[in-house]
Amino acid sequence: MGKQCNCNYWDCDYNCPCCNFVHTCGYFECDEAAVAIARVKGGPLAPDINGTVIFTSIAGGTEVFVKVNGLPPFEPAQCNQPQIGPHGFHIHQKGCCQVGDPANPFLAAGEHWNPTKQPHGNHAGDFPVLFSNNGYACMAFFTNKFRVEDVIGKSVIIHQGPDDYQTQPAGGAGKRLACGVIRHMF
Ligand SMILES: [Cu+2]
Repeated sequence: MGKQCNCNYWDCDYNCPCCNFVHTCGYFECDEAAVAIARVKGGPLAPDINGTVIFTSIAGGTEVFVKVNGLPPFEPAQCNQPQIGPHGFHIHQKGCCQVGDPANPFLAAGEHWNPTKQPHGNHAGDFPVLFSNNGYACMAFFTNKFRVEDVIGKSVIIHQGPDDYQTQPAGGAGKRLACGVIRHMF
């Protein structure tokens, strides 16, 4: 489970240790997890959010593809209300999407995943913000900061407000609107 073989040369038989299958190839690579997926669901502050984040191993790192529906409309900051959107988006430490306090949900996901003890803005799981297009966001990007296997069992969180990539430790992105646990896809 979670393993995939890629055969690159076709000149001899190999008993591949990934899958114990004899391939007619001379070279193989084993990825512990080639693809992982997080199904993201909105909590009490944004119950319509529904989306998918797919992590795929590619040369030199990981491609992250995200599609989300049901994001709230943009609202500028006013009075004591913080800005809504674009939405901060990160990997958090724990694969736990329990809502907990409905006024401040998903604290069980923990803080940002930060395996290399970097300042925020350079955490391994700091992602670009999500821009809502009438509630819909679609984005793909590349990161060399982790491999797919590294993030299995962690979570992705979508925040209410924008990430300034500067405020410590979380970019000032505000409350947590949605959460999804990252799991093996194959
Ligand atoms: Cu976050």
